[in-house]
Amino acid sequence: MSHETTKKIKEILKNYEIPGECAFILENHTGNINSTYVVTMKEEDGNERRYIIQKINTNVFPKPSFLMRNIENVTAHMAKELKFAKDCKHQVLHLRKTKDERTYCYIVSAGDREYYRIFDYIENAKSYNIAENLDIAFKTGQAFGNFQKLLRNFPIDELEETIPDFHATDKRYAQLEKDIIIDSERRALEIAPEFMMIFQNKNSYSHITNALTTGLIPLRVTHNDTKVNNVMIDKDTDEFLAVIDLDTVMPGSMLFDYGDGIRSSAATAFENETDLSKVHLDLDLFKAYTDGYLSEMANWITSSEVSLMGESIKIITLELAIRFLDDYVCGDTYFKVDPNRPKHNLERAQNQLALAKDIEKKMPKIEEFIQECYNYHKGKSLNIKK
Ligand code: GN1
Ligand code: MG
Repeated sequence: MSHETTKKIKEILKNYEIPGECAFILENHTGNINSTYVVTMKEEDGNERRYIIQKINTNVFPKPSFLMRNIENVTAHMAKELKFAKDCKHQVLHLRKTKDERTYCYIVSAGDREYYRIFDYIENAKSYNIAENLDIAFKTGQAFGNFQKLLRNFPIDELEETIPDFHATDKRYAQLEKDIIIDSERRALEIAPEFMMIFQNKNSYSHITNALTTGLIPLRVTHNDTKVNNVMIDKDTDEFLAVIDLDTVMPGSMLFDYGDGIRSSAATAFENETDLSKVHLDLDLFKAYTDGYLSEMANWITSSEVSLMGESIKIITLELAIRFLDDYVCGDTYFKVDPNRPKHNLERAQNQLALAKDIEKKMPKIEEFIQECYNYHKGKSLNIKK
């Protein structure tokens, strides 16, 4: 770890009553937004305890206090629900408070404030960047279904919108059109084939947002970033332990969470894969995730939501393609990019478009299974014999 980072971590730690000396720092590079460090503290008795120290990306989250208030309230609510259900298998992210009882702190670096927060490290757990088998897909679906279930009675008005219009796919598309016209980086010509596919699907981008505004489907407390690596799995039992990355918990639709969960858990390749022949939606992984998700949520969702679940997978995949492409057009200012890959965001967009094409091809099978799986779980909870 660089001398500078080590110095910063030590300065951050001064704001907390965390016992021991900082013995080891490791950067975790999986996120596209925040910077994450795993910090090992050596305590007086020789024990070692690990923590997650995260620098909040204020370009993406300009109001850290809003974001942290959401996390504090949501984790407190979930912990209460778990205790009530006497569920000790599952965990909730544990946020550390500063000496003056704040949920985050800041340090000043080169004249700018940098905001940090600390979580307890979840031990004896693993996470995956891709669902390697059906069990992982099932557990991931179950984990995010359980997350929504635990938060179904959370007072939604108390939640801040940390990123307004985060999943307003239609507005994301409109922004891309505008940025292509401005073309500040002179990249518009290069992205014509990708834009063409995005354009052809334009009419679908308002389907979920309209259903929300007309009241056809309800606003719920949702996670909004249901990637497979945001679920921690117990190393010994292979059960899901906890859902992490709560930055985007906001009022939203369960459809974006479900769709994004499938986009991430049922894909056969990483988001960074450039060999597009490897990028598919695996129907078995899709079924396993859907089964896990509906085993938790079938009883709590409406038939209007169920009827949009299949389409939500395609919409959210195209939305991410739009976001990557827009960032490429604007000069790569939002998502972290690999400095050795000048077209990183364009390649990510191509990857998502390849996935969207495959999703489209498989849509009849997707729709059929969702209905079947919903009827099964709904029937089970109503105790109807199958
Ligand atoms: C970002 O940083 P990470 O990996 O948790 C992004 C998500 C995208 C994802 C794509 C706040 O999440 O919306 O789906 O990258 N988070 C934000 O990998 O924009
Ligand atoms: Mg995230």
